[in-house]
Amino acid sequence: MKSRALTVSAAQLGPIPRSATKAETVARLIKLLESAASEGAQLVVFPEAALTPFFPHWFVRDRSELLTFYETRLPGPETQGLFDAASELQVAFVLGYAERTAANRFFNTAVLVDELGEVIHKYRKIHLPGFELKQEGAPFQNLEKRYFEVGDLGFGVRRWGNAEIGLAICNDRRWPETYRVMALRGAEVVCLGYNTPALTPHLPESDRLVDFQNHLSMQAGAYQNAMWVIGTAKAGTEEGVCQIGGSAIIAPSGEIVATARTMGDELVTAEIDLDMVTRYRRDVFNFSQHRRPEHYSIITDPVSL
Ligand code: CDT
Repeated sequence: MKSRALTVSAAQLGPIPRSATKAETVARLIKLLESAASEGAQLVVFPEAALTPFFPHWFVRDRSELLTFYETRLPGPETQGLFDAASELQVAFVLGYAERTAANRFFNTAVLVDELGEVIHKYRKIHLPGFELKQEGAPFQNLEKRYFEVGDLGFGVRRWGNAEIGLAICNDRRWPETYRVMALRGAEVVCLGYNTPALTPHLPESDRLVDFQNHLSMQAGAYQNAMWVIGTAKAGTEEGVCQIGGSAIIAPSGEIVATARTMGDELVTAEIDLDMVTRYRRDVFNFSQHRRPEHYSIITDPVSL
């Protein structure tokens, strides 16, 4: 038995068809939660926008249709079953979803729900990729800037059990600040879900690198900040848009300790050692001993010295 061991699962989802009801999708999530519990998982991470297809890939003209993709409360009537399953199985989970607030604000959100089925932490996506306006001629859209506001909750960290947990969402994983801000706040595990198209229409030269850059971002974030990263994909071809898989559990060493093999619903489970964070932060990533932020922005003309 490792010191401070935690068993975690990335619960990768295959595509969610536009025709699927939320009840059908929630049933898929519950099935994954049950399988994870049977494998001993204590924490299960679902993808970004796990209750719906990734609708920012479409220009949705009809506002009443658009509003069906957002949750006005969590748990709500369609999601209560997932929360009940978590408390019955005594498993915590991270869920990404589209949030509509009482004040009619819209966010790309993730919550941490504990093993009693209580929401104990919330994060709203800060790095929204894509566009506000419809891209004429594009093979698919990325309209996150149209459908969501920039998150207003910062990168918080929440203690759960004996672990410090941070949340991020998809494009956040490409930005070093995401991990660093949470590491400075003590995060030991960053949980994130993603919906990443295999093709980037505005940067086709990166298409052959999409899987590499996915893992590169998360592995660099994990290593440079001495933390565990659990990254969960919504994979496969969803309404004509092919999305990558590659869900992974990544150690503070930067190594992938478990990864998905399929492009469908699949659990990726590993026992992780939280004290590995402590060991790396005592040594090579001892922030207080080795970081020198006060020196990073000194403006001196070196030629004048
Ligand atoms: N959902 C999301 O954030 N997707 C973006 C697509 C950007 S394409 C480089 C992502 O970072 O995966």
